[in-house]
Amino acid sequence: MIIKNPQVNRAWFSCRLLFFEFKAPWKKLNTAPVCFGAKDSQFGSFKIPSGGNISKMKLVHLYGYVSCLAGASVTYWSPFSCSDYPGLGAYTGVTITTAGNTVLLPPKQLSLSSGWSFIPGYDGQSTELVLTKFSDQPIVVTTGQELHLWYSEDLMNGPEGDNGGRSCCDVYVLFE
Ligand SMILES: [Ca+2]
Repeated sequence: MIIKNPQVNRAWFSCRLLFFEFKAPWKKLNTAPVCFGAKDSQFGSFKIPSGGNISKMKLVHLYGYVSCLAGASVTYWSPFSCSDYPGLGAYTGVTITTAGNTVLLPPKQLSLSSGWSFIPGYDGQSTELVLTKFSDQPIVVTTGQELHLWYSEDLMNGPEGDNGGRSCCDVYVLFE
C-alpha cells in the first residue's frame, strides 16, 4: 500500500509496528531458573515449546556468579563472563547449543576459538544479554527441542580447571 500523505503514512507504519510487536513478543522458555556451572560440563537446559526460526535469545541474570579464574580476584566474577579479567573485559563467555553441542548463538563470526564472544552493546559485566543471529541464515528449532546454556570455556574444554561458580538466569526467545 502506498500512501502519499506523510501523517497517514506514519500512522499506518506505527499501526504495522504495533501489530508486529503484538504478534512477536519475547517468549520465556523456563519456569525454574536455568543454571550453569563454569566447569565439568555443568550446562543449563531448557526446552523450546513450539518450533520456529530463532531471531534472538535473551538471558536475564537472576543470581549466582561464575569466574574463569576463581579465587584469584573478586573482580573476575560475573553473571555471563569473566568480568574484568585482563583482556576479557569486553567479552561475554556463554554459548547456547543444541543437545548435540552444535552452537546456535552467539554467531561464530563474533566468537574467538577460545569461546569468548564480542557482542556489540554488551561486555564482561552485563547482567542481561541479547544474542542475535548474524545473517539471514535461519536458526531452526523444533517443538520440544532441548537446548543447552554453557559457560563457553566449559563447552570448549578450555582452561576450565581453575574456573568456579554457578550462575542462574531466565531465558527468552524471539522468533522471526
Ligand atoms: Ca579458566
